[in-house]
Amino acid sequence: MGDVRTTASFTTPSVGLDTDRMRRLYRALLLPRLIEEKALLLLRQGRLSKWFSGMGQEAIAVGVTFALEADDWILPMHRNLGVFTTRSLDLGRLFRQLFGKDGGYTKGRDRTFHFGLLEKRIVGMISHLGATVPVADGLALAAQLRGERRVAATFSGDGGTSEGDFHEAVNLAAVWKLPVLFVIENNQYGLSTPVSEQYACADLADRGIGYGIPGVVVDGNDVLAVVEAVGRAAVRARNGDGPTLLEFKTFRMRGHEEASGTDYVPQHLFEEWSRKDPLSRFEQWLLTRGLLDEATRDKLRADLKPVIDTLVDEALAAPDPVSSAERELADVYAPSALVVSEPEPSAGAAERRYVDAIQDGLREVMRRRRETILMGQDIAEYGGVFKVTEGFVEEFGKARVRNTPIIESGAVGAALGLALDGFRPMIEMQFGDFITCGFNQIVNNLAKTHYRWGQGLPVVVRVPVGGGTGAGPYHSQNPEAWFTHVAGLKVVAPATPHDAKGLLLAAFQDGNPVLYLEHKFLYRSTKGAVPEGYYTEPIGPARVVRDGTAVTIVTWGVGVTWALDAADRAAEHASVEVIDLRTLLPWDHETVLASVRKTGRVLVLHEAPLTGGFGAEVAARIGQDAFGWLDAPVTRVAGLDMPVPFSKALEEIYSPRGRLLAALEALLAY
Ligand SMILES: Cc1ncc(C[n+]2csc(CCOP(=O)(O)OP(=O)(O)O)c2C)c(N)n1
Repeated sequence: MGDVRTTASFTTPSVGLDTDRMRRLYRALLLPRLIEEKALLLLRQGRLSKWFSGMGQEAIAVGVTFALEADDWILPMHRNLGVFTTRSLDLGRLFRQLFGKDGGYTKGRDRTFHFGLLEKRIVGMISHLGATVPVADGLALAAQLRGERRVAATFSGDGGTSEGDFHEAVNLAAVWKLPVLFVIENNQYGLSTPVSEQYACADLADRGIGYGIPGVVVDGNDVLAVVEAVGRAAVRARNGDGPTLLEFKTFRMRGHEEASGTDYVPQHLFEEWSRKDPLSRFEQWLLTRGLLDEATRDKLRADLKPVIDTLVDEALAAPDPVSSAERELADVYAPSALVVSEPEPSAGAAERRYVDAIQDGLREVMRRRRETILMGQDIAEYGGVFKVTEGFVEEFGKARVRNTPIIESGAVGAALGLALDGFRPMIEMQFGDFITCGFNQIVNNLAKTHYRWGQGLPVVVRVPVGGGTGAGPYHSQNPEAWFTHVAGLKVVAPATPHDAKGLLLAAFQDGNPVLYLEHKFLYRSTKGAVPEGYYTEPIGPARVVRDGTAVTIVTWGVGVTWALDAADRAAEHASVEVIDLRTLLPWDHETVLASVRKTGRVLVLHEAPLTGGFGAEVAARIGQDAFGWLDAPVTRVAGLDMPVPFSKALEEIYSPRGRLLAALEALLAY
């Protein structure tokens, strides 16, 4: 490692700490060290299963937390015990969390520091490095929108800065001048990989230039330097001058986690860095200046240790979580706040296109709920590529209708942060295909938070899906099945203008993340009566859109139009029932099973490819729960197992539409 440049040091005590604060800072630095000494003992005894050591790095977690106000947000990582102790979390509960016991912050559902505690303004990590960094943007945006002087400090290791989320988040914060402190804890290794194989700039702080924000290198083993640098960055952020990239140089004194060893680290580095240990350095500094004496130091240690020992013993003796499948499943989703609303009796209904119905719904919710914030690419003055938000900036202003840079992951992460602080954000994916770039945020961050630590996330992701427009493999996919596998999400796929508006309004009312799959082919090809004003269609129930007795077609989205068309054509000799599922997750088994019991024949139709498609789930359920009622095998008609081709002639080969009628006739003739 090169020379450490510092913004402040023990020789420049400009941090303005009085003796009392100095002593509190010392105690704050000591506490995680003592807890960790205990944790290492427990690990050796096999009583703790996992530990990521932050020993020798405590000055960063402690210094950052100490320098900030109690209502500033902090998003710590796996080595940041010092954040939790400095924010004075209930240590007994924290230990139960670490041991996976009953009474821990996640009830045994997630490990170590993977939890949030909103009353302490802490939002914990998920395992995926980088994934909490954009969440800080959302929290900071919430403060900015409300005119509060609160900042968000988010941690990353040096390795984590290579993740796309990190880049997207810093860039977004820079562009929006968000009050974020990007704290890089550069301990010079990412697991076994040294920083020389992680990045090619001299210092990570140098990247600040590229983002147009200040980048500062700080001696991360000098707690006063940390406090000073954070204080300055926080003042800047609170004054509306935007984010700062703070790179704290330090060293990882132990293995990546205790089981993985340190053979790949040159021994002399441990010797060098142990001389810079942040706790003994600060202690010496205080002793030399007479701000601490040895007796006080010893007493502090002697007082803290038995407290830790007792709380650890109590936590170890606590019972393991007792639960049941029902209780666990019940916590996957936040209770839905949905009250089904009928249109006002006096409200008229107008013939509207599907795309206009979506716009109507969005406008309605924007008018009713000021906490609704729309974010997406080109959605502001331009109105979105499909013009869904045309005219919205004029009516609602740019603070609520926000162009993001070209980011998907960062935008979803920011939406998560907004939702944590009471907003109801919506993200528009420009095309459904690009949702792949936000996949992790959706399936691991949005979807799992309520189960893990009980926080509902009302985030709507609008996803223009599907083909039929000759747009090729990357503007035509229907990604439904990638998400219907993910507990914690809701997935809706309206087929009519009426449902498009009603389900969108329901999605905004739900307390959970909802993927709203709007079909591009339907935007301007489908019209129908849409009530004026506010109403909701409940998420979950399917709709029987055509009654029949001979066969059931189960479908959704664009498939409904195709199914009705096929039903018309077969009508001369067969009575076809068509069910529009409308919601794929959670889906309405009962309506489907009731229909199958009546008709004895069922065809499941969808646009996305056959193998692993959502139709397989529907077919399997029918096979299991209605086998005795079937007069023929369940038929699936779906896209071919191939990418969606560009040429319209080829797309017709891909699409199930052309195969539907023949399959229906074959099923009827079985
Ligand atoms: C997206 C992702 N990829 C890989 C991993 C596995 N992993 C966990 S920690 C780690 C190293 C992290 O290094 P760094 O960000 O420098 O933090 P440090 O552990 O050094 O504090 C890796 C590779 C992960 N958790 N998430």
